[in-house]
Amino acid sequence: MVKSQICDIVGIKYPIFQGAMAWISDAELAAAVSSAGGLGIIAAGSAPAYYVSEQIRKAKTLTDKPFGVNIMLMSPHAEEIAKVVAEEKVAVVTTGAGNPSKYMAQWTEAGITVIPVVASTGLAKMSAKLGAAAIIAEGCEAGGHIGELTTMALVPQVCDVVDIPVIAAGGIADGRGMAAAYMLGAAGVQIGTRFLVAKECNIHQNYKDKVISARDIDTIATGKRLGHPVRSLKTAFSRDIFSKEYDSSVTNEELESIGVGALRLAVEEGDTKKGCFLAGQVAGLIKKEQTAGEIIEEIIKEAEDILGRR
Ligand code: TUI
Repeated sequence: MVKSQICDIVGIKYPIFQGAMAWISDAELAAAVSSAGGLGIIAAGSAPAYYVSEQIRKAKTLTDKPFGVNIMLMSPHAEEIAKVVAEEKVAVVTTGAGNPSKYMAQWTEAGITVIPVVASTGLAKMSAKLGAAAIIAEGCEAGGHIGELTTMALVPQVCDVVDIPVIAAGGIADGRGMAAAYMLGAAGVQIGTRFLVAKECNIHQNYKDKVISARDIDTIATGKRLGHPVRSLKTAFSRDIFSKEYDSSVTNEELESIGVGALRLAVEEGDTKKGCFLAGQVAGLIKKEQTAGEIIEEIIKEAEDILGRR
């Protein structure tokens, strides 16, 4: 059985979280995942607080199941969004791209289940001490902003330093990945890239097509020189940034400015030249569009078949 203590903590049927994806995971995708028994998560990304309020209210009309909101801590609006989630009494808050310590008391006092995304054991320990209900340990196979360690190396090390459930993220797209995560000590998984091709995912068709046609070696991590590596599909845009990172005549300011607006161009316009298509290394495993419910049921069945054979 893949059911674990995280299902009771969060109030979900299956221990599958939908990874928050900036500009992508809106109320519709989150509600579809939650209605299908997983935990849908609205991504605040770098959007203003009013957008996040709107999405929370919309999700409440679309599902009666619990859902979460992810706060990207590098966002200039993080402080304001931290208040919004408390006011709206969102069931679950996940955080990413930073240290959530200064918000922990505010959220736990509001009765929110707080589950930080970490890329190291240090932040996992600190978050557990401050009242996190669980930890999402995300390896660098993931799409978007990433840390140094792989999921295989990170998850068991995080499991060894906290006594709350650990959710594995990064490099998981099917039941084999889920079963492997359980072998490492995880009590659930977070999956982003596979939900890009969910029928309820409102991204440009070009984005879905690029994920479906991606091969194993078609993602690249750029931004290392700036200290915040980001994994995306190889495109003219990402290859250009990658080469500029090794060009000493290009300043850091110039590098920073190249990325501005590129996520929106990928998601809304499907711009295959100037867009930045965030995706994890598992894109090569993804072959077709399915509903969120079909994706979840398939992964659970595969994982249970494998784990039942132990
Ligand atoms: O947050 C993510 N993935 C993201 S956020 C995002 S939006 C964005 N847009 C432009 C530039 C950068 C981001 C796209 N993808 N994943 C969770 C994650 N968190 N991965 C790694 C971390 C992390 C890194 C350092 C968490 C904490 C951390 O702590 C630093 C500290 O201060 O201790």
